[in-house]
Amino acid sequence: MENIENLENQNYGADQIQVLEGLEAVRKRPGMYIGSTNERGLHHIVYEIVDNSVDEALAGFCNEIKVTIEKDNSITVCDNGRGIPVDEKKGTGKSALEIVFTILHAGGKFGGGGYKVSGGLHGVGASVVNALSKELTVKVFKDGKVYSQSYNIGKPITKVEVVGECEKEKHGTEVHFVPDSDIFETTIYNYDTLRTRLRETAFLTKGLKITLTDKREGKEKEKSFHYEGGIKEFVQFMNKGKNLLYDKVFYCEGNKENIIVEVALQHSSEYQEAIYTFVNNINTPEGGTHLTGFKNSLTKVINDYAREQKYLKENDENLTGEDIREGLTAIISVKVEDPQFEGQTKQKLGTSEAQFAVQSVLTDSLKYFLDQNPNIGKVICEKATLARKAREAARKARDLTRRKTALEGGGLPGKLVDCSERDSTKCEIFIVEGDSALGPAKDGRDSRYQAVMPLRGKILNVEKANEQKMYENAEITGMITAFGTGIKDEFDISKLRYDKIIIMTDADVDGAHIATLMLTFIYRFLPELIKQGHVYLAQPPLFKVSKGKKSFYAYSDAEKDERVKELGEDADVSRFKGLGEMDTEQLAETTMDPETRVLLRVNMNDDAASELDLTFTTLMGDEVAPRRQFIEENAKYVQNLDI
Ligand code: TSJ
Repeated sequence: MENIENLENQNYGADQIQVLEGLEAVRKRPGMYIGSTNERGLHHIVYEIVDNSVDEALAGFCNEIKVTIEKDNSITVCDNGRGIPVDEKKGTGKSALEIVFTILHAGGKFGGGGYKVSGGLHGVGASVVNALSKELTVKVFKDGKVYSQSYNIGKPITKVEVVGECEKEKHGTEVHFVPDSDIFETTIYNYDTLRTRLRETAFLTKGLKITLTDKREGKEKEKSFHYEGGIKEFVQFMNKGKNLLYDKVFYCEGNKENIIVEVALQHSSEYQEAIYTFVNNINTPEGGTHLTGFKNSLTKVINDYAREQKYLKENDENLTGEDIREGLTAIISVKVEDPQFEGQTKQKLGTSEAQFAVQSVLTDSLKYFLDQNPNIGKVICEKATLARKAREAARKARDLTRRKTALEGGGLPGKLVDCSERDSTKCEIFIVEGDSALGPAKDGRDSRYQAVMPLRGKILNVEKANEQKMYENAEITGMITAFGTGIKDEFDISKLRYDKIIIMTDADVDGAHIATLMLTFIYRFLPELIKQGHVYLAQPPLFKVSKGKKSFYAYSDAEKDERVKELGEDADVSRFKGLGEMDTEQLAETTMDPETRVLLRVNMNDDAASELDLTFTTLMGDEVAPRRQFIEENAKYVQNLDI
C-alpha cells in the first residue's frame, strides 16, 4: 500500500476499495488481462494504450498518433484527439480521467466480459496498463490548459490538476508509462515488433498517421505510417516484388447490420493464398464468420461470372474456392460492436451477422468491378482454371507418391538414417545440409534417439512452385514421409515420428537460404509443427578460440573477440566455414548433444498477421542475410533453448 498515504482527501469508500481490489487482481494474474508477461505481454500493453487513440481516430476526432520508445525503455503515446474528459463523472466525485485509469472496466480481451467505454471498439485497457506500470503520467491538452495525473502501480499519487498552459488550439492526450520490471520478464522493447504492428494498425485505419520513434542510445530512429488507401495499400505492400496478374487492387467498403466491412484483394502468379482477417483492427488468425462470408461470396461471384462469360462451358464443373484463391492476397477487415470469439484461443470470430455482412457487401461490389474490368475478370478465371488443372494433376502425382512409398515397404525414404527408439516423443531428426556433414552427423549422433537425413542441394522453393512440382521433388517427399504426419487435410500430428525436427545448415548465406526454404516448406504445408513447437534450428559455432589447454567455441564475432581478449591476443582462432569442417566430436559436442548444444525453437507471431510471411519474402529475395543475423533480427519467432 505504498503511496496511498500521498493521496489527499483519503477516502476508503466503496469505490476506493473497488480500485484497490481491481489493481490487485491485475497484478496477481497479469496473464488474464494481457495474455502473458513475456516480451509479447510487454508489447501488448503498448497496443492497449494505442487502441484508445485509434478509437478516437475511428470516431473522427484524431488523425495522428505518436509512439516513442524513450531512452529508458519507457513508452510515450500521444494523440491529437479531443483529450480524455477531465470533468467530474456525475455521482462519483471523481474525474472521468481518473476513472479511466483506475477502474477495471472489464476482464479485458483475455478475460471475457463485454463492457465498453464510450462506444469505442477497444478501450478498456488503460487501467490494466496502469496497474502494471511502475509509474504512469497522463496529460490532457484542451482549452489552453494542460491537465495531468500521475500514478504508481496504478494508484494515484496526485489529483487531476492543471499543470500548465498550452496553445488554445492544441488538443489531445499523452500517456507516459514505465512497465513494471517486477511483473514483466523483460522490459526491453523491440523496435521491429512495434513497427510491424503499428504499420498494420495504420493500414487498417486509413488516413491515420502513426509515428514510431526510438530514442534509445545507439538505436535512434523514426518511421511514420500513413496510408490514405488503407487496406488497399496493405495488399500492395504484401504483393511487393510479386508478379501481379493485374495492376488494380479491388477494394470495397460498406455497412450492413451495423457492421462495417472492408475488403481488398489482388492476385499474383504465385500459388499460395494469403488472406488476413481482422475484427476491430485485431488479427483473427483462425478466421471465422467474416472469412466464411468472404470465401462464399468470392467463389459464387467468380463462378457466376465465368459461366456468364463462357469461361466455363456448360458441362464444366464449378471452380472450387481453392482454385479461385490460388495466388490471392486479401485483407478482410470488419468493425463489430460487440464481437463474439470462439475456438481454443478465442481468435475466431463467431458473430454470425458478420458472415452475411461481408457476403452482401462483397458480392455487389465484386460483380460491379468485374463488369467494369473485363480484362481482370478474364485473368482471374484463367488463373483459376489453370489451378484446377494443376490440382487434378497434383492429385494424381500425390496418389502416385503414396502408392510408391507404400510399395517400398515400411515406406521410409532410403536416405533416412533412423534411430532405434520407437517412442517418438524421445526422438529427434536432424535435417542436414550437404554430404560433407552427413558423415560426422551420422557418427556423432546418439543413434538411439537421433535420426539424420541429408538434404542435397537447394530444396524446392514452395513459394514459387506449384503443388504438383512439390510431389515430384524427392527432398520434399522424403521429408514428408520421414516426419510421418502427412500434409494438408491428411495432416495428423499423432503420427509425428520425431518430437524435434532440427534443421542443421552451415552458418553462411547458403545455409541461411536452405534453412529458410525448409522453414517455408514446413510453414506452408505443416504449420502445426511450428505452432506446436516441434521445429528447431541447430546452432553450429562459427569459431574455435584456443590457447594452451583452454579452448572455447564462439557463436558470433563479438563472442570470438571477447574470448580472444580473455585468452590474450596470441590465442589461436579457427573459423568453421561449414558443418563439414568440424570433426565428429566437435559436431556432436557443439551442435548435436542435448547436454552441450544450443538450439533455437522456431515459433510464429500471431500479433502481426503478415510478419512471418514478410520475413520469408525478404529472405527469399536477393538480400539473403547470414543466418545468424536472420535469427537475431527475428528473435520473435525463435526462442533460445537448451543453452
Ligand atoms: F488509454 C488511455 F486512456 F490511456 C488513452 C486514451 C491513451 C491515449 C494515448 C489516448 C486516449 C484517448 C482518449 N485519446 N482520445 C480519447 N478520447 C476520449 O476519451 C474522449 C474524448 C471526448 C469524448 C466526448 O464525448 O466528448 C469522449 C471520449 C471517449
